[in-house]
Amino acid sequence: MADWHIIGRGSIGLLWASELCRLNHDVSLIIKNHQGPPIGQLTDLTNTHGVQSQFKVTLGGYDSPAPIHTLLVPLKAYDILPAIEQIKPRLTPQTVIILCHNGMGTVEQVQQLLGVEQPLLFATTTHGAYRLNATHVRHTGLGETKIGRFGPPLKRKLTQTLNKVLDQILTPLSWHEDINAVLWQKLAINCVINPLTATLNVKNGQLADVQHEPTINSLCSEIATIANACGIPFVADELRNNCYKVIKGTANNYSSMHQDVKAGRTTEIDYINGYLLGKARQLCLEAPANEALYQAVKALESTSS
Ligand code: KPL
Repeated sequence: MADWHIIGRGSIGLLWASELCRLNHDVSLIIKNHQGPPIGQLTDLTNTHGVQSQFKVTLGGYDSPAPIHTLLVPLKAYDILPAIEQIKPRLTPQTVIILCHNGMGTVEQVQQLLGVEQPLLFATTTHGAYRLNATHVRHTGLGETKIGRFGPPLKRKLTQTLNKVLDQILTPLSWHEDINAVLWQKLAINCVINPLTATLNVKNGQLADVQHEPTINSLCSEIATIANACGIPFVADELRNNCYKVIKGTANNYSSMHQDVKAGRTTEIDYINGYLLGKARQLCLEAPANEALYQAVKALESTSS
């Protein structure tokens, strides 16, 4: 019986699966439209040195009867709630759920559906992965993983078991008491880089051009004001410096939102700038630069669909 279930077969999910299999865990991937009993599936991993290896997972549907102990949900933010609704009959009050995606707002949705007592973790990783096809993933870049909990404290034995596993995958991995603050840092950077690269149709590095500085400054000062009002300590100048660090560090990449727009997919804008704007509205704060970018991405989404 699988001790880890992963929803979908996106690049990050397959990368986690390969690491778990390396540690001899049984991993079951929950696949939409899977018909019939679970089946074994050999999957390839190409590591960051270009070395290829194979690992074996089980593919099953949402409605298989097996209960779920640990569930990783590495989906796009807007797919999280529908997936958890569908898998809910297989969850127990002890099932540990791990969310892993860009943006914020899904924790509230999941807790509304399952209650605040459900063990709930959030992981954010900068490891890069690219899916060559449904059964071949490439680990494109080493990074780091940060994890923390939103639900109640986990039982000591469960924490020890989980730590033993998590300490060996997508390393270095660090536990954070205040994962919410960590996610706000990532959200802030995504609020700047993702919609700008998507609307300007440029690589991350091109945002370093001096012409974009006034927009980046306005975005950062709005984000810092809203974050502070939410009780998250942010300094606009530090945020700006962090944004430029990421812009330079990922200069050759197209952001995930740029890729989504190009591929005609829904973007995560509602969980990135949309989340920020929701907070601003609750606090009666204005955020015109973020609002303009949000509307521009929505317009792009509607023309590409
Ligand atoms: O997380 C990213 C993304 O593309 O979603 C950034 C940090 C912008 C790197 O490209």
